[in-house]
Amino acid sequence: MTRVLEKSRSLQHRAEALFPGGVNSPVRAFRSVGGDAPFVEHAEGAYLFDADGNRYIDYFGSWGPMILGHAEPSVVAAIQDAATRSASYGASHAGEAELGELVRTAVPSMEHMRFVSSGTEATMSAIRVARGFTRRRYVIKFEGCYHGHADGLLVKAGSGVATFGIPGSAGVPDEVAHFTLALPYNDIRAVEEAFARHKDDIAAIILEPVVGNAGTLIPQPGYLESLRALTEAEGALLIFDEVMTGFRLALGGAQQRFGIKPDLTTMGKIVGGGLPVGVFGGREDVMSMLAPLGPVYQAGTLSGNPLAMAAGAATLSRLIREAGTIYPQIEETTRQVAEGVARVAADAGVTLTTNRMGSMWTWFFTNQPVNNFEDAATSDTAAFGRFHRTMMDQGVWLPPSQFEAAFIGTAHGKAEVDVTLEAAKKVFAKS
Ligand code: KE4
Repeated sequence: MTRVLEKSRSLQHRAEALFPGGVNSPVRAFRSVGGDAPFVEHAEGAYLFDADGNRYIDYFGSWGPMILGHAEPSVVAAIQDAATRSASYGASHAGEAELGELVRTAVPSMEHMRFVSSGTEATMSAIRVARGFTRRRYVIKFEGCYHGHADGLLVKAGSGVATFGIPGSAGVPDEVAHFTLALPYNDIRAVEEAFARHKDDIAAIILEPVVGNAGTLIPQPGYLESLRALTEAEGALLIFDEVMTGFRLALGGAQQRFGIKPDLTTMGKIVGGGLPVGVFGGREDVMSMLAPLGPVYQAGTLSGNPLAMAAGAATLSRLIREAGTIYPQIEETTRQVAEGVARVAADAGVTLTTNRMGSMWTWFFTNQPVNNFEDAATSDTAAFGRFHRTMMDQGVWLPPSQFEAAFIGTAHGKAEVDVTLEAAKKVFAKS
């Protein structure tokens, strides 16, 4: 099927006159998979519709938020209703506590919290409050984990394991990267070595408990428990970055699924129901360091925005109300799609490594296990690009990168599974 993309191409040309690469976030440019990125005209349920009228099954859901599908009626109604009372006040309002109480119902470790407007703000602020509370300088992150684009988190591993981080982006000074240690994921010995090397000067470990930003990486049995024990023994804080896994892997996120209580948690995406919301929180004694109570400064013009609070509250209310059916449903649909396509590929002689948990997964184009970023990097990204482009031609829109997770929501059902498996059969038959 040759898709018409004329209108998207002219919109891309118009956008390039305004935005670097024509996008407001790099991954949308399709640079790692090739092909033209369609411009979305509207979306509904499990589907995206582009400017030329092409329809696609959406398997990235705005990178996670759209777990209830696009234009979910209760979320739309909540936003429309809130908008009639002004888009923003810059003052306290009841909607903040309404969403905050729902967050704490779903994630009890969030004793105290603060809303911000993105996942980046949430992780950046959580790290600042962890440093303020512990009065320590270093932070440990893991290769392949992405926590947003704050300078101190755009850091990659230095020369040797547990040595000082080096900038992962232009514009990040060495001195800033120095205080972030980037270690291999799923390697507890590297963490032990880092604590030995920087005794009493590591403020926190931050990680995606189940990684989505290297593609999906699953923690090895005991790994998260070891990080919890190590941080407690060393007086460092454990920060679960659940921007992606929060309300996704279970109502209570990865911490519910694995039964681990972090000191701080950062969330985003689903918590805003598609509107710009991030939230960080956890132990009340730690969060009490924040202004106006304590000496750690953090602020935001649109934090607690009434429309975003309303969208998040409508989303979490339904997830809480229907958790018993929603999570088993989306997990089963994900199993059918993830395993079904892997089987189709295998029948065509193409070996994929499928990492899946809950309703997030990744097909790695490699024939070896993928337990960390180094393993993920063995994937044949050119083959993934061909797969992505030909699935787009079949009306299946996967995340445009081998190193991203795909997502399924409540609007995906048997029809979408069947179309996806048929598309994969055509794609792999050609390869
Ligand atoms: P935002 O600042 O993009 O809202 O959140 C940053 C962030 C923090 N932590 C985790 C675990 C995340 O996955 C993210 C953002 N995720 C990417 C997709 N992998 C957002 C997509 C994009 O950058 O356009």
